[in-house]
Amino acid sequence: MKYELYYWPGIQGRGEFVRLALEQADAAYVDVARGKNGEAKLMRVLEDKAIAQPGYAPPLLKAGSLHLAQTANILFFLGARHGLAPKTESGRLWTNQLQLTIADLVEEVHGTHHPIASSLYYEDQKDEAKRAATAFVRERIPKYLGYFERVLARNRGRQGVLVGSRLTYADLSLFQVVDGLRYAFPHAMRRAEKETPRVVALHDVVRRQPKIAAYLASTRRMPRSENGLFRRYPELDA
Ligand SMILES: N[C@@H](CCC(=O)N[C@@H](CS)C(=O)NCC(=O)O)C(=O)O
Repeated sequence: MKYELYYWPGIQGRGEFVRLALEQADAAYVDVARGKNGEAKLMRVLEDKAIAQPGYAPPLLKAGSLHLAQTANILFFLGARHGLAPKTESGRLWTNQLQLTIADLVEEVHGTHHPIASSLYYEDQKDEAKRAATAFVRERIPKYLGYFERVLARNRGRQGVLVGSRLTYADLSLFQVVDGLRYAFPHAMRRAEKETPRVVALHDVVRRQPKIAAYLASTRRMPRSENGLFRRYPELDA
């Protein structure tokens, strides 16, 4: 069985958290919306009345007869299937908890360039974006990264990963967050990273995983852009 991933074409976005897990798992998947008539296929799934449990928004993952949505939920599923999460209930819940915290962070990143409405252009909410980004950069980046630094320090399993003694999907997602924040807020990140050496080290550990390194060097990894989740608007990187 091949997984089918449905995500908006042309951007990494939230789909990238799922891609990283699929790549690390060496799972067979089709990135449907990147293929021919991709966006139409995505819209068809979103509007398909035959799906009894429809997802609200991409990313969506079709796994056989299962239609899954919500990034953290998809990763919960993939983690269990592909050894990217612990086997114990407490370990799976802890990994999920970390992923949900990453989802909160991601929502706040989106709010730095779209603080008023997703349906409006950035240019129509620039003043509000500036205020939102100022607080995000000053307070939220250090608070979130500081939290993950503490989690890394307290993990008794193995130095260098968030949960237990093996790499999990939460590690892959934290890599993506650091990578995205570096792109969007390079100045703020230079400051924040001085206080969070374990988070920086985890980014490097993930980057060097053979499957991830091969993926990052491939054309499957899309370049960042100002249409994505992490956008480089220098005026927001106070
Ligand atoms: N909490 C959801 C958020 C999903 C989401 O906001 N998806 C965006 C693209 S990254 C979207 O298409 N949203 C459409 C909408 O909210 O109307 C997740 O983590 O998957």
